[in-house]
Parts: sequence; structure tokens; C-alpha cells
Amino acid sequence: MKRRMTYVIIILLFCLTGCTVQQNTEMDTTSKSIVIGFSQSGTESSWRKRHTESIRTELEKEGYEVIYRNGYMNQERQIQDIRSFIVYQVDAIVFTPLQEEGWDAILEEAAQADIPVFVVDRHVSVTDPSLFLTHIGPSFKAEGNRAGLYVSNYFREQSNKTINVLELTGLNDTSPTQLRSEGFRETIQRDLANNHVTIQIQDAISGDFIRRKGKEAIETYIKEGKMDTINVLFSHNDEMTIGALEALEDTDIIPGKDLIIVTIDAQKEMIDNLKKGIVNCVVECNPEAGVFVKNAINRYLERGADAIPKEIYVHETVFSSDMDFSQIPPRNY
Ligand code: GZL
Repeated sequence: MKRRMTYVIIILLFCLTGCTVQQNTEMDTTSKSIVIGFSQSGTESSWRKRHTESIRTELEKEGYEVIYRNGYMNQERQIQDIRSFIVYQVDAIVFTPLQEEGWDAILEEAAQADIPVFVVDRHVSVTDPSLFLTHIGPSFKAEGNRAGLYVSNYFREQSNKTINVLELTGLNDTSPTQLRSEGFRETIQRDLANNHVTIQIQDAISGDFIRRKGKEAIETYIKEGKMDTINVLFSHNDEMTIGALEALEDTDIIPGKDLIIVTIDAQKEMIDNLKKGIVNCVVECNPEAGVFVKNAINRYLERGADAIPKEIYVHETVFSSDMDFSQIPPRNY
């Protein structure tokens, strides 16, 4: 009797194990998923964290396997991350470059391995544009235009006055920093010819897109006794603006009143500041790139490289103190 029970148990175990093995074997052979290597530049801002989350979520929802690597704002590390994707023979590389220069060699390696590269957010500057399939991201120049337009409209009635702007710039040698500056300058320059309002960049100081560095840059500027001549702070991202606001707490300057503040990204904390009148204009830089990246990869897999445009822009807008705040969509970052 006891032996029979043993046999029954063994047969039951075999069936269960056998079925499990059979099931797993079936799953292994039929679920070859597309593998995407995703090299992100860092985690320096709430914006960047949402950007990462948006891309990973949309690609994983699509059933793609995502190998994520954080470059910790270090180009050499990002290059190693991309090389590891090539060795692993991923099906595609999604790459958010820390800066513009220095990517030719690693993108050449990806091309040699016949792996398409989707550049997202910031731009790369390479000798051969065929080294990447497409760029998916904002128009940084349009963001600068929107900031400049707000400032020139705000002061349009104050003819024959000089408006001094302090520009708090992002990380050097990156396309958002260069193009936001270019767009802002282009717009305020055009205003000079029409309204006799002189809007000039008094100084440009860098905070590298980082809150702590933004605070330190403004603290130094205050200590040098220069802040009193400034009418406008144009900051390239909200994290640095938050740092600047902390620095201004030690002065009698009232942000949003004595000092007009224009900032870029539109993270929740900054929209709250807009509603309180602490800042005057928040230009949106949309971190929700995930759907655009997913759609581009799907299109590539279905229709090939020729079906992909070289530039895919994400939509974005601008929010200001004179608008109906109920029209501002909830912020995910
Ligand atoms: C712009 C992005 C910038 C954000 C910053 O698309 O590269 O980098 O504006 C982030 O918040 O640090």
C-alpha cells in the first residue's frame, strides 16, 4: 500500500514537473522578445526621472525587453553602456546623449553591428548623420523663443527703458543650453527694432541644470553685488530656478514682482510657484517621450529605416501668470 502511494506521488510529481517544463519550453521558443538597450544620461532633475520612466513604461507595455543603463552624467560611462548593448546584440538602441560631441566612434560601432540608434531628447553632433536613425525630442530653440516672447511682451509698454536679463544656463555643450539661449536672444533682439525697449543679457552664468549649482551661482552673483541691477531671471530649467529661489530668500528681492522669472521644464513644483505668483512664465519641456519612441521603433520594425523621419518633435507649450490655471494639465514630474 505504502509503495503504491509512493508511485502515485512520483507520477503526480512527474506530471506536474513535466507539464511545467513543457510549458516553459513552449514559452521560451515562442516568446523571443525584441530587446532594446536604453542609455539615459543621468537623473539630475525631476524632468529627467519622468523622461526615463516614460520611455521604459511605454516600451515595456509594448512587450519589448528594455535593458536600462544610467550614465550618471558621465559620457565615458554612457559609451561603455552602449558598447555593452552592442556586445549583447540588442535589436535597437535608445540613447539620450549627455552632450553633443564625442559620439562618432561608438555610433560607428553600432552601425558596424547593424543596430539602429534612436537619439532622444538632446542632439548629437556627428560627422556622418547616418550614424543615427532619428532624433526624437523638443524644439529647444522654440522653448527659448517662447521665453523671450514672454519677456518682450511683459515690458512692451516700457519704452526707452533698459531691461537687464540674467541668464542661468544649463550644462555647456548641450543642445538645450545652446538653442534655448539662441531662441531667447533671437526674440528679444527682434523686439528692439519695434518698441525701443532695450532688453539685454547682462550676464550668463551656468548651473549645469542642477539645483545645487543653480543656487550657488545665484548666491555668488548676489555676493558680488550684481543682482540689484537685474530685472529678469531667465533660467534654462526648473531645478536651477528652485535653487535660485532658495538663494534669493536671503535678500529683500520679491521673486515674481521685483524680479521677473522665466523658467523651462514645467515640473509640478514650478507650476505651483506660477500659481502663487513666485514665477511669471513656465515654458514646458515635455518629458513624455515614451509614446514617440515606441511608435518610432514599431514603425522601424514593421517598415524599415526609410519609413522614419530624421526629426520627430514632441509637442509642448507655455504657461504664464496671466492665463487660466485650470487649463494647465496635471504634471507627472
Ligand atoms: C531638455 C533636457 C534638460 C531639461 C533639464 O530636454 O535635456 O535636461 O530641461 C534636464 O531639466 O536636466
